[in-house]
Amino acid sequence: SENRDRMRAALGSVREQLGLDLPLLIGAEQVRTDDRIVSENPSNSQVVVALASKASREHADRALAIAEKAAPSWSSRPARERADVLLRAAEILRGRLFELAAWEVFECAKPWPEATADVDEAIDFCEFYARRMIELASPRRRDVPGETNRLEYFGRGVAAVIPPWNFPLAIPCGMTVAALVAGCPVVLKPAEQSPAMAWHLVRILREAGAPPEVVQYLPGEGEEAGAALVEDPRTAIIAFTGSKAVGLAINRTAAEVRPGQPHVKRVIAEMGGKNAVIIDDDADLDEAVVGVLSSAFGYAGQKCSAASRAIVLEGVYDTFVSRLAAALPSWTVGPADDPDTAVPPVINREALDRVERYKQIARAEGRVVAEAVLGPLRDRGHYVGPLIVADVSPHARIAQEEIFGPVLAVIRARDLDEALQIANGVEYALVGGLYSRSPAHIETVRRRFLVGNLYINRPCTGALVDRQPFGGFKMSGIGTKAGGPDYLLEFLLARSITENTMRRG
Ligand code: TXE
Repeated sequence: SENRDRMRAALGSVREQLGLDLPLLIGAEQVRTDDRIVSENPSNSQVVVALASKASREHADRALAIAEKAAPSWSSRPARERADVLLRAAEILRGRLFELAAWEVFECAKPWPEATADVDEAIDFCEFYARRMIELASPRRRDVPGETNRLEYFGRGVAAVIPPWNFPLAIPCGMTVAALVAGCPVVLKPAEQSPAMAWHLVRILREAGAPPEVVQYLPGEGEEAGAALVEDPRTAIIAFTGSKAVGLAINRTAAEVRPGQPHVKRVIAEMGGKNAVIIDDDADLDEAVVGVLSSAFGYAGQKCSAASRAIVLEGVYDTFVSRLAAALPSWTVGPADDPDTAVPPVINREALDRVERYKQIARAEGRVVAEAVLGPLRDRGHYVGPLIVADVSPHARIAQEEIFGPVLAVIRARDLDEALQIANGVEYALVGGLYSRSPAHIETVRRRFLVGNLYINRPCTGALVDRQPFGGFKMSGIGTKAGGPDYLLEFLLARSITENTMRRG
């Protein structure tokens, strides 16, 4: 309740500051453009959260020139100094936890417990990557008589960071600080829907000691500012998290070598999911119902880790479906700043239209089990009622395509073998879940369910830095694990240096 009070106070004070004017941050300069990106509150679309200047290709060009110039000196600073910037940023984030969470409640309609979790994850990224970089920087020696051998890491060069809006602090922060601590200057192009969260991040990193040349803020459109950063020969690494379509386009564009380009570009792409939870015949159904619904409807299904398929074994199918129906009414839809809200609105009008279209398809492809009805809320913001449909074919569109909204498809399976075939029979491989009491079944699923993150007998969502490194395979991404021990290596190059120590004179 103490946290509730602090959050309420933070919401009150941030409400007074809405309508923030956000310039581009190019080097030490603040640049304002006439053309603006409007960030609105999804819970109440009348309210403008921020107006961000919109970067053009010329702005991207200027920012990259500054970043490129800064790269050698930033990369040659001792790793400890760069790590200290991250540790100071973690302290600042911690001190502003409730205020930043409040901004996120307004800008992205995250219910506040999840908004504070997003800030916590950003803090964890700073502390984890700082520690990890110090480990990597300690000299690795493999000396033999007459010869010394060492491996030295340095930054790849300029990083373009292109995040989505759905974890508007943690994802941009994780990608940005990994690049920074590895010695790569960053140009951050935030998602159009969440420029204010990224603004706070960049200002905090600068306050923590990152020189303005190594962390620049370039809000703009994906197809313009984003594409300019991806295409430019000076960009050495692109850290992207977002949709499959954009991730694949970035990979294609980045593969072309342009005149004057000294390197092959590295692309880290973390993309979507079509996540399934398997419910075994002997599962604890109380736990399974809560686990599936929290993963399907938390943040209105707008997480890459959201479960959108429940694959249920024959023996418990009917019971499980009626339990889901009975549980749906507790998933109240409402504004994100209301502590009783379980399902907030979706991010914007476009998302609302897309989810409503998928709900129509779902009604045609399955049997409606339960649907939340919205009252007058509908007109205030981008609200959408959760929907559960059963008897869905594994080949149906709603069983194959990422919806990114609160729609759950229930699919029947004869046995565990068929359940696994269905679970793996999509183009994505991000997150999966299993509810079972059988050690043999748990073992089979562990071996055969091909996902980046598997959750057994607990809600299949979340990713904890270090403890549960996150990232998927197939069309979900190239397999890099954010918050894992190998992530920084993507941003680093290693020189192997051998010296003959036998020569005299
Ligand atoms: O993505 P978009 P969104 C996924 C999630 C879903 C998506 C939602 O599953 O698929 O993210 O995020 C920029 N050149 N994950 O709607 O539209 C754009 O401006 C360069 C996966 O934001 O792809 C934005 O900044 N950039 C996940 C960013 O790309 C371009 C965790 C993403 O936009 C561009 C969270 C272009 N041509 C969400 N076009 C995981 N796997 O970890 C757009 N952009």
